[in-house]
Amino acid sequence: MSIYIIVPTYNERENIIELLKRLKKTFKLCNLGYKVIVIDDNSPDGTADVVKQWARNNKDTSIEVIVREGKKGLGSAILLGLRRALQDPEAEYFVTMDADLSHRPEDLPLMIKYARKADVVQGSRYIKGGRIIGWGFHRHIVSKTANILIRLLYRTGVKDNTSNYRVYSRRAVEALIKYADAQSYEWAIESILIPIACGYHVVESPIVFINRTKGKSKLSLGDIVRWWIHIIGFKKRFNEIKKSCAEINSSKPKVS
Ligand SMILES: Nc1nc2c(ncn2[C@@H]2O[C@H](COP(=O)(O)OP(=O)(O)OP(=O)(O)O)[C@@H](O)[C@H]2O)c(=O)[nH]1
Ligand SMILES: [Mg+2]
Repeated sequence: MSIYIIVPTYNERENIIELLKRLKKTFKLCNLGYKVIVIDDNSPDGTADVVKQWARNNKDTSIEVIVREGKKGLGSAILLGLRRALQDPEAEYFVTMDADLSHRPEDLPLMIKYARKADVVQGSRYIKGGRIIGWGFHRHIVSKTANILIRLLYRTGVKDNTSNYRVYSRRAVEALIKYADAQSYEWAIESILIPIACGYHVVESPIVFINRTKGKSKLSLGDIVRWWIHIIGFKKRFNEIKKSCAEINSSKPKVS
C-alpha cells in the first residue's frame, strides 16, 4: 500500500518542518509507509530550501519537492502533485492537506482506515468528533453558508464540503485530473463535486481544524468572492461531468 501526501506551499517556512515531523511520527506509530510531495511556488521565504535541507539532514527519501516558477494558485499546485503521484503504479491513497498545521497529521490514520471503503474521505469539521478552533464569527458564517448552499445545489449529502483535507482513491484522482480546472481556491469545491458527479462513494471522517497560528493566510476577499461565484457557476459543468461519467460507466462491460 502506498500513500502519497500532497502539500501545496507558499511562504510556509514557519510551519512546514513541524508538519513533516508530525507526519513522520504519526506514520511511524501506525506502521505505514508514505511519501510527501511538496509543491512550492518559489516562496520568497525559502520554504522549498528549508524542506530540501531538512530531508537531506534527516536522510529522508520520502520527501519530494517540486518548485514552480511563481505563485500559480493552490488548485493547480495540488493537481500537479496528484499527477506526479499517479505516475507511481503502486500509489493507492492520495492525501491532500494544507501546510499551515490547520490539518492535523494525527487525524490521518482514521481517514486512511475509512479510505479502504470509499473513493473520497472528507476530513470533516461538521460531524461528531470534528470541530474548528480559532476562527472568528465571520469565517464560521462564510463556511457554514457555503456548505448549506453546496448541499442544496448539488445534493452532496456531505456535511463538510469545503475543507481540502481529504484522501482520494486512484480512480477519484484520475477523474480530478480529467475534469478539474480550478487554479486557485475554487479547487476545494471542484475536488469534492467531481467525484460526486462521477457517482463515487464519499465518507466523512472527523477532523479538528486549527486556524493557523504562524505565517499569513493567502486567502483574500477577492478569492472568497470568486469562490462563491464558482459554487453557483459550477452547476452546468457538474451536470456535464455527471453525464460524461454515466456514459462511460454504461459503456463498460458488466462483470457478472
Ligand atoms: N503552491 C501554492 N500553494 C499555495 C498557494 N496559495 C496557498 N497555498 C497553500 O495552500 C494551503 C492553504 O492556504 P491558506 O493560505 O492556509 O488558505 P486557507 O487555509 O484557505 O486560509 P486560512 O484559513 O486563512 O489559513 C497552504 O499550505 C498554503 O501555503 C499558491 O498559490 N501556490
Ligand atoms: Mg489555512
